[in-house]
Amino acid sequence: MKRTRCVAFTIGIALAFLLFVDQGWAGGSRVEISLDHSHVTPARVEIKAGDTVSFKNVVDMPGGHTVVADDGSFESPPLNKGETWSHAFAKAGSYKFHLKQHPETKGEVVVK
Ligand SMILES: [Cu+2]
Repeated sequence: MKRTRCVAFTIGIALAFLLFVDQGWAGGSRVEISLDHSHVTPARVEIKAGDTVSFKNVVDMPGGHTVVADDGSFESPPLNKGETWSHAFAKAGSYKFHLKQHPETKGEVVVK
């Protein structure tokens, strides 16, 4: 009986830890933006300073899709289908971005 409780307690601690890690060490939250050739979804997100945006390419693309800030402040590596790249936004502002392979495919991250 005692051993069962101990195992349950350990699993509880492990789950709490995983949840904590998933939220990010700084306590910020995370939003995901999906990328295809012609759309980023959602095209505009609002987050708080310190939050993280995960960009996920969801389609086949030779050479992958690369997320580039219009002002050059960030650039992802090329992302193949199913790959994700995360970026934390420390400062308030409006960050417009596009896909390097499709400059007409645009999105915006607004950091409050
Ligand atoms: Cu494409």
